[in-house]
Parts: sequence; structure tokens; C-alpha cells
Amino acid sequence: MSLETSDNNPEADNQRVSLIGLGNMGVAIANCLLKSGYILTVWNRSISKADPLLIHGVNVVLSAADCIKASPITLISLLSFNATQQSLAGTTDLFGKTIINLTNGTPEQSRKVAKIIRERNGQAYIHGAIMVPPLLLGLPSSVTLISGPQSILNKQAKIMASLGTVKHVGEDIAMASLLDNALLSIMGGLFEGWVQALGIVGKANVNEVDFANLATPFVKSMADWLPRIAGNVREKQYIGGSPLTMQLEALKNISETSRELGVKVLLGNMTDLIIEAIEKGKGGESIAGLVPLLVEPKK
Ligand code: FVH
Repeated sequence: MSLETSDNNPEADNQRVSLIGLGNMGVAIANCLLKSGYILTVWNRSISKADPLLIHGVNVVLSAADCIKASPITLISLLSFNATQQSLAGTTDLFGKTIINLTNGTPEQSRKVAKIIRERNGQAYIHGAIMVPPLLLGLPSSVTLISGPQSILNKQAKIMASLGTVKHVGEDIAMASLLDNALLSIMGGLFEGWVQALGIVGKANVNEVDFANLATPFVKSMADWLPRIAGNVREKQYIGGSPLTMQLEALKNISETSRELGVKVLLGNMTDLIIEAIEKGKGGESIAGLVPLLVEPKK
């Protein structure tokens, strides 16, 4: 059976999807596509990762270029921009192909991938950011942010729906990456705090799982504050709420508690920023007052 896209059977073509990358997320994507009935062609650098999919009738090819040739649409899920660049290096003509890149990267990297695709006559590129771990992919609660032309997304809406809920976040190809990194910075901060907290309670012989039951509602109530802080930033309303002078004392106490227990301290950058704010006379401001300090030019 030829894996080339056929010109005379558009209905069969609509069922063909290619996938580059079979890491944890790639395999989850493959399973969602198979569940939705698509005819799948895959390529992965380590070919053995395709073995568990063979039983489902998946076509396995030996290069990324062959993978893209096999279907009108290709999804990419690789470790990095570099891996994406290397995989696309062997492709020559992308005319008539739609590429949906779901690889995490920076906004500038999204633009570079768009350029690579344009240089190969590709006209249909959208970039996506999957916002859930592989195990949760395909559920209605699984959100993927997509940026790039809405018209291209509209044509691929059915395929994307097999991954869960899709949110179009703008025509600018880089917007999904920008929002992805902003959201992941929340995760980074949360996990930094969570690792610190587990270090503190673990060293004091508190059961970590019991502590999680205490922590979860606390984190949820903190999440309710996010729109309020965002509103204050938007309105440049920095006075009101807990002042930075108080928050500095609380942060110092977290550090001191850790030191008393012999636990490493992770929260240094935030402490330094609050000290900078207080030195600049912003001690009476709330947490919202820190945001302008991140973007102010250094004097
Ligand atoms: N897993 C997660 O929790 C997150 C959820 C949110 C979205 N991310 C992003 O998804 C992309 C893929 O992540 P992944 O979980 O599949 O990652 P790995 O399991 O580490 O698989 C990496 C794949 O990339 C291939 N690869 C790496 N380097 C190269 C290269 N130079 N050339 C070609 N392919 C490369 C690797 O191939 P192999 O090691 O099996 O041969 C895997 O297919 C990612 O952007 C996340 O940020 C996941």
C-alpha cells in the first residue's frame, strides 16, 4: 500500500494523519488519534518505540520526510525546537501539507519553525501547546492552546478535538508558546514551593500525604486570588492587601524554618525581589507591585 497522499480519494485522505515523535506525549497523541479512527503513520528517532502501536495497524516509516509525505496533516511532538529543526531538515516540499507542531518552545522558536515550513513551500502551519500530562490527554478537560490562522485550525478541528478541548489564542503563530511559558512559570513556582514544603515537613517527620490534604485546599484558595492580583496589575493599583514588608518577614521565616531543620532554601529570587521593592520605597505595596520591577529598565 502506498503511503503517499492520494489525489483521487479525498475522503480517505481526511482519515490519514502523520505523527512525528513517540515520546510519552507522542504515544498519548497516537492513542487518541487511533481511538478516533484515524489511519496513522508515525516516525520516531528510536524506531522501537513504535512497536506497541503495530498491533493497531499503524504505519511506521524510517524518516520524518516520509512521515509527512504519508498524510495531508502531520502532528509533531518532540522534546525541543532543536529536535524539530533536525527532523524537518530532511524535508523538501511541504506544498499542500498541514503541520501542527505541539512541541514546547519559545515564541521566537515558533516563528523559526514557521519560517522553515514557508521556505519549503508549506502554507499551513499552526502551533500548539498541550496543557495536560500525557495520561489526561483526550479528556474534555484536556486543553490545547493553538495559535496561527483560525482558518487552518477550522479545517483540522476534528483531528484536534480527539486530543480534548482546543482554545484558539490568536493568529500570531507565537502566541501559544508565549502563553504556554507564562502558564508553565506558574507551575514552576508552585512546584518550587511544593518541593520546599515537602522538604520542611519530611524533615520534621510529618506524613507527606497527610500534608497534601492540608495543602490542596490552601493552594485552591490561593488560586482564587490570581484574578484579583491580575486586576491590580492591570489597573496599576499596588496599594491594598498584604504589604511587601509583611510578606518579606513571612518569606524570611520560611527560609529560617528550613535552615533550622537543615533543609535547603529555594525561594531566594522572590525574597531578593521583595527586598529590592522595599529599598525602592514600595514596602507598602502588595504583591502586584513586584510585577513592574521585572520589566523596568535597570538604572
Ligand atoms: N510529558 C508531559 O508531561 C508534557 C505535557 C505538556 C506537553 N509537553 C511537551 O510535549 C513534547 C513531547 O514531550 P514528551 O513527554 O513526549 O517527551 P519525551 O518522552 O522526553 O520524548 C521526547 C521525544 O523527542 C524525540 N527527540 C529528542 N531529541 C530528538 C532529536 N534530536 N531528533 C529527533 N527526535 C528527538 C524523542 O525521540 P527518542 O528519544 O524516542 O528517539 C522522543 O520522541 C515536549 O515538547 C514537551 O514539553 C509534555
